Amino acid sequence: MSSSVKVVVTGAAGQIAYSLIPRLVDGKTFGNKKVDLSLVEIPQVVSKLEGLVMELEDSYFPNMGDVTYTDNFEEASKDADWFLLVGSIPRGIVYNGKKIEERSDLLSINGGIFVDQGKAIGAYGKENAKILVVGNPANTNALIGKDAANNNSQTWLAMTMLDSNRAKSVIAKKTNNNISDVSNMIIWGNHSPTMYPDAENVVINGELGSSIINDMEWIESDFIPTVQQRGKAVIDARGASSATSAAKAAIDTVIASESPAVSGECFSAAIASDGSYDVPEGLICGYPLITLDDGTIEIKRDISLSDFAKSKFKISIDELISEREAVKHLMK
Ligand code: NAX
Repeated sequence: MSSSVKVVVTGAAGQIAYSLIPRLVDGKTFGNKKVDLSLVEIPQVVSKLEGLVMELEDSYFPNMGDVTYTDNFEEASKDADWFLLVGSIPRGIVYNGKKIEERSDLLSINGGIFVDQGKAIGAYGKENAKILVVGNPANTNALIGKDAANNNSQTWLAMTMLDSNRAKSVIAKKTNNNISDVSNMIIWGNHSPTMYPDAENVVINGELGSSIINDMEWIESDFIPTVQQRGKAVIDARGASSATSAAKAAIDTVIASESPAVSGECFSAAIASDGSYDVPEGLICGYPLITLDDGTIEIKRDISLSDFAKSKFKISIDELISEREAVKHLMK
């Protein structure tokens, strides 16, 4: 085996993690590397991870290395290459007698978790560690974590790949193509119902969506709201938030972040703004991203946005600004 990678997963006893963790050691996500897993849960449920570890051992994963579990995040963080921060309180469950549906409730409950986790990652994670925040509100949790980590050599991402994959599926159906013919599906802004899925810059069989989908009415009244509301539609239908598709999207993000980009192609995730596309610096904003040969992740800066796109994107940027305002007491 060529080398090894250490991956920390929080929320390891949750539903996304149950689909996610086996894929981390299946020999595809990290290629031929040995994968050491450090699984983290809250004290109340950490003992359940014993059962998950038993199942992993019983699954014959030749690439699986050491697997440990703990409720001590600092201990888990030591020398980790990847952090998949899935653990948080999801929408739709009853917490302290109240059904959690509003983002404001999610912000206040989950924000605090990311201060402590961010500090530990900055202090104990590898210098070139990559961190993918899945737990909602993902962008603002990543903002809080990155601020607390105070370590600019590490890369914080928030997941928008699920939105991108959902949008690809809708575009493929609309244009009678296979989903594999659809690429560069950019999600601009926040992972929330204000996100802007870009049907003009998506690439379908090598051609821009703007030249193939000549139906702005469909884009505005059907495509955008369908993608924006898909998470809620799954909750309504399943009685629980997306899990297997979220796990697949996390894996897709890890793979895209590890593999140098094919020329012209990009993937979707949120990353700290450097001012690109007029987004205030520091906001963790959904962008088109590319991975360079040395593993650095950069914003793709040559996308042209129509006035329609700019107006939709602005709504989501404004929401990110207001979320930052709501958690400023948690930041330096
Ligand atoms: P579950 O409730 O099944 O699992 C969450 C797990 O996190 C629980 O086992 C809980 O004990 C654990 N946890 C809570 N606080 C923790 C902490 N401080 N340290 C370690 N573990 C902790 O939720 P699941 O369905 O797995 O969803 C997890 C998160 O993903 C939720 O916040 C959800 O909203 C979010 N999602 C994000 C998506 C995205 O695209 N960014 C899409 C799917 C999903 O909605």
